[in-house]
Amino acid sequence: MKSSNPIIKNIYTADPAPMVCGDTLYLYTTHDEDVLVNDFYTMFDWRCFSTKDMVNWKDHGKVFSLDDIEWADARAWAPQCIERNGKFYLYCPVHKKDGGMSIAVGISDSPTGPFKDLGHPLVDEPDWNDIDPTVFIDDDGQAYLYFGNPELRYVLLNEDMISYDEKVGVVKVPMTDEAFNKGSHDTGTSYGEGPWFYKKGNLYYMVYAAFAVGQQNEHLAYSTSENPTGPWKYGGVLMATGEGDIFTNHPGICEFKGHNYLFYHTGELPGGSLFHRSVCVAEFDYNEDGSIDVISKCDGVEGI
Ligand code: FUB
Repeated sequence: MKSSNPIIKNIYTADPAPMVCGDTLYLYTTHDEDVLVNDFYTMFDWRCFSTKDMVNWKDHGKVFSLDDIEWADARAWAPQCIERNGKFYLYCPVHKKDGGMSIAVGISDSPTGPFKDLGHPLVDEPDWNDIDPTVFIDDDGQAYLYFGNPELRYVLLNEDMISYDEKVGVVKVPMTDEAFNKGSHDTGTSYGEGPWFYKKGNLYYMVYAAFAVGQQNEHLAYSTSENPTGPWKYGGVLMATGEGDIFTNHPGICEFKGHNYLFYHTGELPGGSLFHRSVCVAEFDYNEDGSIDVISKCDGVEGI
């Protein structure tokens, strides 16, 4: 049996964030509303879906929303969830009532929520860079939260996962061509947004949405490092900009039951547009040296 892309066909979903827990893959997404406000991204809540076989998906509905975050008023953007010591932490960018973007944390005893807001922003800088958090716990127990557009930044999360090392503070990753390739985003590199941080073998990967010189729409690219905090080395394009495609793309990567998956989004549902996206998945393999060849958009994946 084979799945068919987009994975979710009854609503518009974007910004996929997979999390494997036991024999189940949980997929957190954002939700593009049908009716737009001010002709811009109109996003109020985060959704969760799960599968055990990559073909049959269970809809867990809305697991966290702007209504649950007293201090936020708009832009329920790209999240990521992680488990630590039996609790689940959903990191979410939101627009604050008093202006600017920041990163909220929802906490739950279950991967499918409901998530309860921490009560205040976790990361809140005086600029608009605090979006698209990606979280990873290394083998030594140190947890990292990377995020950012147009700059990639990170904090060292404390073991409680709801605070970070204030002495180290928010670290700005050097935005160099060696790390992220020359590109057309604000830093002069291709790094755009939507980082996805993980480790495979001894190599750390940073996958992200990127802007090539002369290209309007995002493609996906990756960089690697031998250390969790860099220096990063540009690896290549992961998914090319599709012809006639939408403005954004957004990566989420995981290994599930021995298979490697890239989740991404497109505008391919009926009525699709840059503000009406839909989440898809492709299977891929790593080369022996850890590099990854360009992954094509596809119709779906084999059941497992
Ligand atoms: O979905 C809203 C924003 O668009 C995300 O935060 C970005 O990664 C881009 O997908």
